[in-house]
Amino acid sequence: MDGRDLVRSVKVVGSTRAAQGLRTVRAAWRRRRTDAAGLPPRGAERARVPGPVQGAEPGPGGGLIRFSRSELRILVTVNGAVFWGWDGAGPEPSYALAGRCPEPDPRAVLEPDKDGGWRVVAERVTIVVSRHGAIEVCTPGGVMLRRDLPPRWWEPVGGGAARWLQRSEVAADARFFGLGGRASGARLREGTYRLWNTDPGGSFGPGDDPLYITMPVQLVVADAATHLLFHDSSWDGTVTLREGEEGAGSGHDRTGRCELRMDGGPLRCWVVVGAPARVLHTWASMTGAPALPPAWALGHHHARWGFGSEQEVRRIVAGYRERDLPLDAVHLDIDHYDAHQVFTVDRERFPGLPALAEELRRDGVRLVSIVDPAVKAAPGNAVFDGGSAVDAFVRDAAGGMVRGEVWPGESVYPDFTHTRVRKWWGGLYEERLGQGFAGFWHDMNEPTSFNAFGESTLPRSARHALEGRGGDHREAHNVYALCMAKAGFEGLRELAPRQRPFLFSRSGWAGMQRYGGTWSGDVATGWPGLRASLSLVLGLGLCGVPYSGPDVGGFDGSPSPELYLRWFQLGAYLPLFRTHASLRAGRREPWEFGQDVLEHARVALAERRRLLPYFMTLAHVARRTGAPYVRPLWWGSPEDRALRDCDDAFLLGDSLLVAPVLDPGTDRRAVQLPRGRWYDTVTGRVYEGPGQVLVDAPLSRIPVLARAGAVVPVQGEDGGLELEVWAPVRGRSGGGVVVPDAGDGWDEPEIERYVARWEGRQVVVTREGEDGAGGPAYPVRIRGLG
Ligand code: NBV
Repeated sequence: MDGRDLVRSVKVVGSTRAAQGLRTVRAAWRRRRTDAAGLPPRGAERARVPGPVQGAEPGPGGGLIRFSRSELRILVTVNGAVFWGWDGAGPEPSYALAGRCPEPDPRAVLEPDKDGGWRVVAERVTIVVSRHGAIEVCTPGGVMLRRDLPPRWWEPVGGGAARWLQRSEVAADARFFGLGGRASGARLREGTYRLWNTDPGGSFGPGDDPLYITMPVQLVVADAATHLLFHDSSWDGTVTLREGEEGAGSGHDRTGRCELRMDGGPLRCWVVVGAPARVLHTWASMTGAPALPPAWALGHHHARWGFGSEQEVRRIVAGYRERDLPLDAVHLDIDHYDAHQVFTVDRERFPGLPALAEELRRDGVRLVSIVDPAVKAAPGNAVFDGGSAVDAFVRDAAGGMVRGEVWPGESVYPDFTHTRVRKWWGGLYEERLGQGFAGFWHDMNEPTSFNAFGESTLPRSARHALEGRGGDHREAHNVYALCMAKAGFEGLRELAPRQRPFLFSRSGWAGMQRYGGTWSGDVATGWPGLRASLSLVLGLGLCGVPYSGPDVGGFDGSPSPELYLRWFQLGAYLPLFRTHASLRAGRREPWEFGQDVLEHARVALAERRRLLPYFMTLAHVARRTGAPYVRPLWWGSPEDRALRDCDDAFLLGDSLLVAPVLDPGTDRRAVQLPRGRWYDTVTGRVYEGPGQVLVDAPLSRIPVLARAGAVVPVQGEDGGLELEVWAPVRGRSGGGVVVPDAGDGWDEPEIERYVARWEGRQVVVTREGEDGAGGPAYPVRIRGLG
């Protein structure tokens, strides 16, 4: 950005801010008034519990159990998942499910249990229901995984949505993960976590909760088994967790506790039991396969709020090129819009975007555009006029358009919970494609309105179509961004049918992986922010959203060279590898932090490029199996309790263990290893797990260990695919898969499976095929032979 541009953008922001100050007050009052008129008053409530059991009727996959004041439907589906719903709730309709509810498992039977209770016996679980409505989920061997106590409802006397409470107990050794993107740690410690997608309104750190993506999805890991729990209600709620404690053999274990309170919505729940990989597979089969990114989206992205002009974009791209640093995408933020209006371009500062895009693409760099949902409420704005013509915008209970305050000023919000509106919005991406953009970055879609007080979102009474059922923002809020992503994804599928849509969204809900990924949002620059970046990626992956990554360097302020470098090194091993920063933040280009940092960043960039075939393989594995690229250390050994407590390192696929440096002044760090042999990929040093080891972590790199026997597809120096094979332990074999991907499009590549084993004094690699084993199609490099 040159001096003039800088002065201009500071001025624009400065004057916008002052005028905006008043408007945010007005927006907050308007929201309050809308709710005062549109929300039912909170009057007297009647409490209810299910009461004693009355009888049961078997049905496909389970049956119906009647209580004096409620009924419970239990259904085991063919994929082994268990559903139950109180008060007549069934699995559909659901925003999380990708299609129809899976078929019932005809083998599951409902039978009487002791003391007047009932049970459903299925292949992988037994569900025991007490005569007062407590539900126990047990392994086939009879070990209890969780006990959900009889629920409790509070119903408004005059009718309306009932609040409800579900208390549960889990094993003393259980650990909780998930609940969407949480900054405080992949492992969720004691505390209350809110389920309401929220823009924290500034940069956030580990103490900030909730954030942009919340979801009632928990992964509970315990000795007896891992299980996923999903309460399918999009309403506002809280989850209070308390980890259990073991009484050191005294027999006085303290069970773990979970208390879920919801402001409304059906009380219905899915439970999936099994090894973590199996659980995530089932979850993806229910909620949809993660979208496959085009290959370029697995490279390095550079973003910035405030590039200011085409010249500035060219300067940055040239900076990468001149220093021979790989770059795959540049992101344009709201400052390239005309007066911050979505689907427009500031033609003064970006007069020739299509030509710029073309020029960059020749150099292998794609352009990505930010897309905000809020539309300036002004006749003459083409999106406002077009949206008004199809009645696209959210209205209040009295029928007026709901107005919020966002970047373009007073704005209205498309109601993405309506098919017609999604269709209209999806068509708008044609303008973006015409400008040369190849990818899309959905922001501000919690949705956010800058309100001076109260919540920074729409009034709770705002009306939504909810696919024709009708309802208000209390129910639609958490699925707003999910529906926006669906609109964008489906629009792009039609507009550019031969390309994989590349879309990532700040907010979302269960099932968002069907349409794309996400990123950290405005993570605070500082060492705690670096740690939070990893928590978010790990937690989201366990909720089924495998593609994400942080703003490398943090969103605000100026990181020290050391912090920037450590962030960069971590980012290089996360699915979305993107440097980004706020308008007023310091620079984020790798050459702005001195020669040493530049050289170390170059190594990280080169390694990312070398690992691209591995990342692409992981993207395919995620799509086919639901397994995230980035997995907690306990992924393959959930019985290892030390690993459950450890969230400062991660597994990247099956083959690599990445131990980022998360503290200043580090040159060695402790790593808790899963079982097996591990090689330091740089020094070749051998470590044996399970257990804790100390590894070198000089400023030049973060420790990355390879699992003995791993077959890792990498990009060779000539750009072709190679297999990097890490010697298996003697007497053992290893292996890995390779998915040779065309980079974009819909051709379904065949998965190649390789086996590595010892033959005499040599490690031999063969490709497993239907017609027996053959030699690999690529050059092989054996490492770890000492
Ligand atoms: O569009 C500006 C920013 C964007 O750079 C950032 O990545 C988003 O998370 N956006 C938030 C809105 C303004 C935040 C202060």
